[in-house]
Amino acid sequence: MDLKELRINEDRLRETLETSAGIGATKNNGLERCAATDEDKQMRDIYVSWLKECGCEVVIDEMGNIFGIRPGKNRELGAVLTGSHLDTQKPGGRFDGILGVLGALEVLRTIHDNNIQLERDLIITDWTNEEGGWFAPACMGSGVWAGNITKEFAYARKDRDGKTVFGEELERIGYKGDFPCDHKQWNLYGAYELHIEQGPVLYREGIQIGAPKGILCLHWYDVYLTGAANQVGPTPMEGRSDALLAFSEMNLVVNKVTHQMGAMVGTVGEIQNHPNSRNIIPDGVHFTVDIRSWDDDHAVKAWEMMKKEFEVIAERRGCPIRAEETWKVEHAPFDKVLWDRVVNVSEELGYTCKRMISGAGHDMSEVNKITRGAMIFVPSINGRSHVECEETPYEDCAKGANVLLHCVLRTANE
Ligand code: HGY
Ligand code: MN
Ligand code: MN
Repeated sequence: MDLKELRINEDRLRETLETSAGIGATKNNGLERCAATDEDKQMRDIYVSWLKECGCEVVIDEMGNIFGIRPGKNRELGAVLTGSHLDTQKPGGRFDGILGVLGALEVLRTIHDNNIQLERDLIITDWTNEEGGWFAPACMGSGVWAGNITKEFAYARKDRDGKTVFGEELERIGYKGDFPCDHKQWNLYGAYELHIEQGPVLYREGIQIGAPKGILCLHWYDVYLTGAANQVGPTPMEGRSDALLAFSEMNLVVNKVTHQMGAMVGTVGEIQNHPNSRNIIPDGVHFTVDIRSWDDDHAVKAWEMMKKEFEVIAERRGCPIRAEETWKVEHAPFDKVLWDRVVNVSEELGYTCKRMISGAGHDMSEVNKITRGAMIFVPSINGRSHVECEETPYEDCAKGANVLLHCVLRTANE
């Protein structure tokens, strides 16, 4: 068989994506399937059954990362790994991460259906809790696997409402495996991740495939402010210690410093206000700061500038501050050979392709530390993601999966 003519089964990929879209579906056509929830378990169980249908060995490690292994002819050689995440934001979309896992499954199914035996093992993965929106931080499964964070740190993390503990929930859904969550357990030759762009570039320019050169660094901080609660009526405006007012000034500082520094993004996405009553002066605020740049030092410098201004505001407003660095992943420059392969394969398949950069974080930020990595992007309609209306046409998903198929075939037969 001339492997060049091989293509994935577009209808089957669509059906698989539609099955996923029904597990944790929201009423606005989105998904709510946070890591270690019942919906995540339901999706994982189906995914594992699909892997087994293709004859894969299935390994579940201590962080619940799921590895489906298709043995190659020569098991001494390093394996090719591809995958992403099945967990979503709360609420989130039907494609973010999911296309990377189910697109990899479609590649595996296509290879299996055609009885192709690759030189190297093929491993497809579902990485646990990539999103980090419910249990922070992001990339928890791939981060422990790559050694960026410890298993103990991850297990102890609480959800956004502070009610459940990650390690306990992972155990409860039956995915706290025994296999060590450690990259040294694996012999890898290279890795790919298929993903929606989550930005406006490909859709705006009408380009079918994106080939990012890498991923920005992600730095996550948590800031806690302590004010003084009191009755809003009789308490004079002078002398108040209003934590929410102090926060309001700090939020503007994040935006101001980001614009001053340039070549970065800075966002306050999450805030809790206590006691959050319309007639009590707020005495406690927790908020998060997300800073991203291609230049890690530039990002740290921006944070130092923000923190300095926060301290002045906290002093002036009588609201003591505690600022913590919660999580960091360095910027991830991809392997030139694999990056070029994504471009060459796209063009050979007749697809338009653009070299770009990823502003969104991915498990590939962690995997790329351990083995050569590259990513394949497909357009997001109107550049929207982390929203229920997140959408990528199925024919675009299929194009991305075909690029993944041929990148995998070439690399696994090298
Ligand atoms: O934050 C991110 O970019 C990813 O969705 N975790
Ligand atoms: Mn993602
Ligand atoms: Mn995401």
